[in-house]
Amino acid sequence: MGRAILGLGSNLPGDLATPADQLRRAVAALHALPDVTVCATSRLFRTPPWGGVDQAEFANAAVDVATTLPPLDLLHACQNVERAGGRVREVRWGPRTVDVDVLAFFPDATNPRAETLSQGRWGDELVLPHPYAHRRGFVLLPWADIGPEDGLRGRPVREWLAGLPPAETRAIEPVGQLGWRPCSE
Ligand code: PH2
Ligand code: MG
Ligand code: MG
Repeated sequence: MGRAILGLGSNLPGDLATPADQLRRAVAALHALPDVTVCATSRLFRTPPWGGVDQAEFANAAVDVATTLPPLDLLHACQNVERAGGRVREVRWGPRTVDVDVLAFFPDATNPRAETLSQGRWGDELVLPHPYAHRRGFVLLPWADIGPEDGLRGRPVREWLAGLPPAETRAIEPVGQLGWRPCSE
Protein backbone atom coordinates (compact mmCIF):
# COMPACT_ATOMS: atom_id res chain seq x y z
CA MET A 1 0.00 0.00 0.00
CA GLY A 2 1.45 3.36 -1.03
CA ARG A 3 0.64 6.90 -0.08
CA ALA A 4 0.52 9.86 -2.39
CA ILE A 5 -0.02 13.58 -2.17
CA LEU A 6 -2.19 14.97 -4.94
CA GLY A 7 -2.46 18.66 -5.83
CA LEU A 8 -5.88 19.83 -7.00
CA GLY A 9 -6.59 23.03 -8.89
CA SER A 10 -9.48 24.62 -10.76
CA ASN A 11 -10.34 28.04 -12.13
CA LEU A 12 -13.31 27.16 -14.32
CA PRO A 13 -16.59 25.95 -12.85
CA GLY A 14 -17.48 23.76 -15.86
CA ASP A 15 -20.89 22.20 -15.30
CA LEU A 16 -20.84 23.06 -11.57
CA ALA A 17 -21.39 26.33 -9.71
CA THR A 18 -17.82 27.09 -8.65
CA PRO A 19 -14.22 25.86 -9.05
CA ALA A 20 -14.37 24.75 -5.41
CA ASP A 21 -17.22 22.41 -6.37
CA GLN A 22 -14.95 20.95 -9.04
CA LEU A 23 -12.39 20.12 -6.37
CA ARG A 24 -15.03 18.55 -4.11
CA ARG A 25 -16.29 16.39 -6.94
CA ALA A 26 -12.74 15.34 -7.80
CA VAL A 27 -12.12 14.27 -4.19
CA ALA A 28 -15.32 12.21 -4.18
CA ALA A 29 -14.37 10.65 -7.54
CA LEU A 30 -10.91 9.74 -6.25
CA HIS A 31 -12.36 8.16 -3.12
CA ALA A 32 -14.87 6.21 -5.23
CA LEU A 33 -12.03 4.44 -7.05
CA PRO A 34 -11.59 0.88 -5.78
CA ASP A 35 -7.82 1.30 -5.45
CA VAL A 36 -7.72 4.74 -3.83
CA THR A 37 -8.77 5.93 -0.36
CA VAL A 38 -8.80 9.62 0.48
CA CYS A 39 -7.24 9.94 3.94
CA ALA A 40 -6.95 13.68 4.46
CA THR A 41 -7.74 16.89 2.65
CA SER A 42 -6.25 20.34 3.12
CA ARG A 43 -8.22 23.52 3.49
CA LEU A 44 -9.41 25.14 0.33
CA PHE A 45 -7.28 28.07 -0.85
CA ARG A 46 -7.95 30.95 -3.18
CA THR A 47 -4.78 31.60 -5.16
CA PRO A 48 -3.75 34.11 -7.83
CA PRO A 49 -2.97 32.49 -11.19
CA TRP A 50 0.66 31.49 -11.49
CA GLY A 51 2.51 31.31 -14.80
CA GLY A 52 1.85 34.51 -16.70
CA VAL A 53 -1.44 33.57 -18.36
CA ASP A 54 -4.16 36.19 -17.80
CA GLN A 55 -6.91 34.12 -16.20
CA ALA A 56 -9.22 33.82 -13.22
CA GLU A 57 -7.97 33.03 -9.72
CA PHE A 58 -7.70 29.37 -8.77
CA ALA A 59 -9.12 27.19 -6.07
CA ASN A 60 -6.33 24.89 -4.84
CA ALA A 61 -6.17 22.06 -2.33
CA ALA A 62 -4.08 18.99 -1.56
CA VAL A 63 -5.19 15.46 -0.80
CA ASP A 64 -3.47 12.58 0.95
CA VAL A 65 -4.44 9.22 -0.54
CA ALA A 66 -3.66 5.60 0.28
CA THR A 67 -3.44 3.48 -2.83
CA THR A 68 -2.53 0.04 -4.11
CA LEU A 69 -1.73 1.53 -7.52
CA PRO A 70 1.82 2.16 -8.69
CA PRO A 71 2.60 5.81 -9.58
CA LEU A 72 1.84 5.70 -13.30
CA ASP A 73 -1.49 3.93 -12.78
CA LEU A 74 -2.35 6.52 -10.13
CA LEU A 75 -1.55 9.27 -12.64
CA HIS A 76 -3.87 7.66 -15.19
CA ALA A 77 -6.60 7.39 -12.55
CA CYS A 78 -6.14 11.12 -11.83
CA GLN A 79 -6.42 11.88 -15.54
CA ASN A 80 -9.69 9.94 -15.67
CA VAL A 81 -10.97 12.09 -12.80
CA GLU A 82 -9.90 15.19 -14.75
CA ARG A 83 -11.80 14.00 -17.83
CA ALA A 84 -14.88 13.19 -15.75
CA GLY A 85 -14.72 16.78 -14.49
CA GLY A 86 -14.83 18.07 -18.06
CA ARG A 87 -11.12 18.72 -18.48
CA VAL A 88 -9.80 19.02 -21.99
CA ARG A 89 -6.11 19.44 -22.76
CA GLU A 90 -5.54 23.12 -23.41
CA VAL A 91 -3.10 25.97 -23.02
CA ARG A 92 -0.08 25.20 -20.85
CA TRP A 93 -0.64 26.80 -17.44
CA GLY A 94 -3.96 28.15 -18.72
CA PRO A 95 -7.52 27.87 -17.39
CA ARG A 96 -8.82 24.43 -16.41
CA THR A 97 -11.94 22.91 -14.90
CA VAL A 98 -9.95 20.47 -12.82
CA ASP A 99 -6.28 19.56 -12.52
CA VAL A 100 -5.16 16.62 -10.41
CA ASP A 101 -1.36 16.38 -10.12
CA VAL A 102 0.60 13.60 -8.46
CA LEU A 103 3.00 15.65 -6.31
CA ALA A 104 4.75 12.88 -4.41
CA PHE A 105 4.50 9.14 -3.95
CA PHE A 106 5.57 7.15 -0.91
CA PRO A 107 5.62 3.45 -1.83
CA ASP A 108 6.02 2.12 1.69
CA ALA A 109 3.53 3.85 3.93
CA THR A 110 4.82 2.04 7.03
CA ASN A 111 8.18 3.87 7.02
CA PRO A 112 8.75 7.53 7.79
CA ARG A 113 7.62 9.26 4.67
CA ALA A 114 10.73 11.35 4.30
CA GLU A 115 12.75 8.22 3.69
CA THR A 116 10.44 6.47 1.26
CA LEU A 117 9.78 9.16 -1.29
CA SER A 118 9.74 7.84 -4.85
CA GLN A 119 12.04 9.77 -7.12
CA GLY A 120 12.48 9.48 -10.83
CA ARG A 121 10.80 9.45 -14.16
CA TRP A 122 8.00 7.19 -15.32
CA GLY A 123 8.28 7.30 -19.10
CA ASP A 124 7.38 10.62 -20.68
CA GLU A 125 4.39 11.11 -18.44
CA LEU A 126 5.41 11.51 -14.83
CA VAL A 127 8.33 12.96 -12.87
CA LEU A 128 8.38 12.53 -9.10
CA PRO A 129 8.44 14.41 -6.92
CA HIS A 130 6.64 17.06 -8.99
CA PRO A 131 9.45 19.23 -10.41
CA TYR A 132 8.01 22.56 -9.25
CA ALA A 133 6.18 21.57 -6.08
CA HIS A 134 8.91 22.87 -3.75
CA ARG A 135 8.76 26.35 -5.33
CA ARG A 136 5.06 27.12 -5.45
CA GLY A 137 2.96 28.63 -2.73
CA PHE A 138 -0.28 27.28 -4.20
CA VAL A 139 1.17 23.77 -3.85
CA LEU A 140 3.08 24.03 -0.55
CA LEU A 141 0.44 25.83 1.52
CA PRO A 142 -2.20 23.13 0.97
CA TRP A 143 0.38 20.33 1.29
CA ALA A 144 1.62 21.73 4.61
CA ASP A 145 -1.93 21.34 5.97
CA ILE A 146 -1.83 17.56 5.54
CA GLY A 147 1.88 16.66 5.55
CA PRO A 148 4.16 19.35 6.96
CA GLU A 149 6.84 16.77 7.76
CA ASP A 150 6.71 15.03 4.39
CA GLY A 151 10.18 14.87 2.88
CA LEU A 152 10.63 16.69 -0.40
CA ARG A 153 14.09 16.92 -1.95
CA GLY A 154 15.75 16.41 1.42
CA ARG A 155 13.74 18.92 3.44
CA PRO A 156 10.33 18.82 5.10
CA VAL A 157 7.51 20.55 3.26
CA ARG A 158 7.10 23.09 6.07
CA GLU A 159 10.72 24.24 5.54
CA TRP A 160 10.23 24.73 1.82
CA LEU A 161 7.13 26.75 2.62
CA ALA A 162 8.92 28.90 5.21
CA GLY A 163 11.73 29.58 2.74
CA LEU A 164 9.55 30.79 -0.13
CA PRO A 165 9.86 34.42 -1.20
CA PRO A 166 6.97 36.31 0.48
CA ALA A 167 5.45 37.17 -2.91
CA GLU A 168 4.75 33.45 -3.50
CA THR A 169 2.25 33.26 -0.65
CA ARG A 170 1.16 36.83 0.04
CA ALA A 171 -2.04 36.79 -1.99
CA ILE A 172 -3.06 33.22 -1.10
CA GLU A 173 -5.99 32.92 1.27
CA PRO A 174 -7.62 29.95 2.97
CA VAL A 175 -11.32 30.17 2.15
CA GLY A 176 -12.76 27.17 3.97
CA GLN A 177 -12.68 23.42 4.15
CA LEU A 178 -12.99 20.93 1.37
CA GLY A 179 -15.35 19.12 3.67
CA TRP A 180 -13.94 15.62 3.69
CA ARG A 181 -13.95 13.42 6.77
CA PRO A 182 -10.54 11.74 7.15
CA CYS A 183 -10.50 7.94 7.11
CA SER A 184 -9.26 6.08 10.17
CA GLU A 185 -5.83 4.53 9.71
N1 PH2 B 1 -1.94 25.51 -12.12
C1 PH2 B 1 -1.31 25.70 -13.25
C2 PH2 B 1 -0.88 27.03 -13.69
N2 PH2 B 1 -1.10 28.06 -12.73
N3 PH2 B 1 -1.91 28.84 -10.70
C3 PH2 B 1 -2.52 28.59 -9.53
N4 PH2 B 1 -2.73 29.58 -8.67
N5 PH2 B 1 -2.95 27.35 -9.18
C4 PH2 B 1 -2.78 26.29 -10.01
O1 PH2 B 1 -3.19 25.15 -9.68
C5 PH2 B 1 -2.15 26.51 -11.26
C6 PH2 B 1 -1.72 27.82 -11.57
C7 PH2 B 1 -1.01 24.57 -14.14
O2 PH2 B 1 -1.31 23.37 -13.60
MG1 MG C 1 -1.71 18.74 -14.18
MG1 MG D 1 -0.99 21.61 -12.13
